Amino acid sequence: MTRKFRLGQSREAEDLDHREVYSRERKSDSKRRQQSAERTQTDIEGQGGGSMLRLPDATPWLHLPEAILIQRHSQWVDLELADRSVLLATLSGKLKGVKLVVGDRVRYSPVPLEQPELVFDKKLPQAQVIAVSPRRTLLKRGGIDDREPWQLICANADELWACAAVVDPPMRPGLLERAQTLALDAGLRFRIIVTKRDRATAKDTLPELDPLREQGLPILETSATHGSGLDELKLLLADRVAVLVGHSGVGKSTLVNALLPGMGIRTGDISRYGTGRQTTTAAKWLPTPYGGTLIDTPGIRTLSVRGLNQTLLSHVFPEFSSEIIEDPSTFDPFDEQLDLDYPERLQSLQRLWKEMDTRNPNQNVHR
Ligand SMILES: Nc1nc2c(ncn2[C@@H]2O[C@H](COP(=O)(O)OP(=O)(O)OP(=O)(O)O)[C@@H](O)[C@H]2O)c(=O)[nH]1
Ligand SMILES: [Mg+2]
Repeated sequence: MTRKFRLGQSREAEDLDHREVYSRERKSDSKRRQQSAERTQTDIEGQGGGSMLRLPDATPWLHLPEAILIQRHSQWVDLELADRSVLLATLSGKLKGVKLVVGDRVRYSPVPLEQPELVFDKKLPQAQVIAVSPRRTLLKRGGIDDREPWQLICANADELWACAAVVDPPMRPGLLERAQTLALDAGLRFRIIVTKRDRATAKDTLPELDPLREQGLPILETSATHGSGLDELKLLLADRVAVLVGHSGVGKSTLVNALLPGMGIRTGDISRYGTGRQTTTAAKWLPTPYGGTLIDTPGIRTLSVRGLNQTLLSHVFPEFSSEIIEDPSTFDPFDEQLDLDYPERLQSLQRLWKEMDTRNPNQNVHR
């Protein structure tokens, strides 16, 4: 996008006194932000945010066999071994307080060491998870309050595929911006997968995605019903772990079934829209015949960016200058001087920026 404005232009026309006040305000604002950032960091550490992500040292357990955690249940986890067999496993007391997540590589003991009398789903646990290997990547979103600062989505993925349907549910670019932010935070490559392309005419160019196209983001249009776009996805799946993220009903599981025939994952029906209930209820690690792995996840209402680093936003909104990124709240998206092609992008930036800085007022975390 060509920049049609100079930052601060409108203020330059004003008198010197005003500019000095303005500059003082900006300085104190910036100090306040810095203090707030430092506080945020200390708080998150202090409130267990850091410790929640920290894993106990796994090196004493390297002699144990390794497996991948492919699904979490309320009281146990499913592990997949190298030969693709699946074991039901409980967690050792050594992992108390550790949040395990789909995609974790774990060390397990084949013989249950504790509580062998437990029976889950009419099955006896065959193993116990003793340790978790360091994670290559960790995809997380902001939690609801400081007691649970993060919600973990999956570990050890390479790419986030943000799924957005043409219709049912309607396409929301805001969710894609949030997903891109989480991908950046986790160090995952980001890709937009448009689903249900058959539900719009070929003439419909999906203009909602124009601002994202202009950022050069990879966008792939697919239809699980017509089979279009699937070959490209299969090629991508040759060498990577991709996690599907999106609203409930966009067709994530239908896409999985189209890519992996025979998998038989449950998919929803039209009557479910608006009920607020997902068809998929737990994330699942699904190795593919193409070499890589897909992770299907339950539909989300939104992706909170609370507590994430505001500097990520310069990559999500590269069209804005560093001055806007540093404190977007002082700019008016509809200011004619800014002459923005997509004022709604500045509104999005303002929302995410503010949310990243949000603390829970009831938690008394500001010391
Ligand atoms: N026309 C059309 N319908 C589709 C397509 N993909 C999925 N659907 C329909 O969309 C509905 C929801 O699909 P799901 O795969 O269950 O959606 P999901 O994203 O997995 O939903 P959650 O598990 O709740 O997160 C089903 O009725 C599918 O038949 C598509 O490419 N074209
Ligand atoms: Mg699903």
